[in-house]
Amino acid sequence: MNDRRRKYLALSGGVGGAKLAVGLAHVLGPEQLTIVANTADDFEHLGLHVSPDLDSVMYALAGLDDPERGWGIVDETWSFMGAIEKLGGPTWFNLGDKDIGTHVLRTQALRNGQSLSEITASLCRELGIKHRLLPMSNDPVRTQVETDEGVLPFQDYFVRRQCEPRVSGFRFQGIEDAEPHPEFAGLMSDQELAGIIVCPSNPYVSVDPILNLRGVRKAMMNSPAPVVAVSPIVGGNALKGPAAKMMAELGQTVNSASVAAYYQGLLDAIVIDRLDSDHAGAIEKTGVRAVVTDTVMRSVEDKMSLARRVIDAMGNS
Ligand code: FO1
Repeated sequence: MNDRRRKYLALSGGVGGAKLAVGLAHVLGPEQLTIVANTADDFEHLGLHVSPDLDSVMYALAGLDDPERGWGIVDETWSFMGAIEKLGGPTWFNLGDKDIGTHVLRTQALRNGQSLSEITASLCRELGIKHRLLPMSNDPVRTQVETDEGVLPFQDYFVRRQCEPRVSGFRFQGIEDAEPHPEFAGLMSDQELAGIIVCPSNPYVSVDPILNLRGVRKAMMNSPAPVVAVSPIVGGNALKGPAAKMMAELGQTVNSASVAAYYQGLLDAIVIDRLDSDHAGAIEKTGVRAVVTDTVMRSVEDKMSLARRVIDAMGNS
């Protein structure tokens, strides 16, 4: 049974992260759960500041997410994009008519000197979200993807080029000067912190920007709280997005054992899918506990049962 005093920190990016965030928000109270989202996918488009991973979690927590797309808002319309197209503007990155509201208000707030976390908190409040959603930092960090077509800004690689270029590495522009959000940093040394959850997000472009922030890895290793990750690779594939393709192009074997090894030294346990149960032995040999369960989240029940499983996995550390 959930002890209401225990606090949990979830590190999230992209679609998989948003799904588990929903599951955690159903089983943990608002005072127990803080979700930290990757902001290195953020970029300026048509003069608007877009924060995809914050919005994926925010819309999912508000029940507004589009389950097919995994980004933006359900029942979206595209009149704005029609106007942009008619006037010869860029159409490679789609901004829905409802989604635009978020980008316009966020951009205006940032221009008025508000921090990314302040505008995120007010958007969440307006959407009736009770759980704390934080950007990993209020300072700009931007992922650049090193590919066989040169170094591409993340959204260029991910959307304009549809993840086709072969990747050889990643750069997180601004990471040296960026500070982890103070509430994020503070939580990791909070004696009441009962667990840190690394959501099933892309290790290279969704989780690494968070881990590479100044002091984060060290704080996680020094934290009294166990660290449990959920593998984003199931049966040799990523459920969504380019994680498996990136892993292969980086010369890694595409499986959950490689994910566990990638988070070298950080994890107490990793939750892997039944499809990958034959990797449990190899994972446990590295000193990381392997928890085997169903990790594919389709329904809210799936999200909640995976969340419960992850929380249970903390207990035995
Ligand atoms: N992804 C796409 O594949 N095509 C798009 O046109 C697109 C638009 C978009 C608009 C707002 C937003 O928050 C996300 C959007 N995404 C789109 C997804 C986005 O590129 C990814 O969610 C993240 O950057 C990676 O997780």
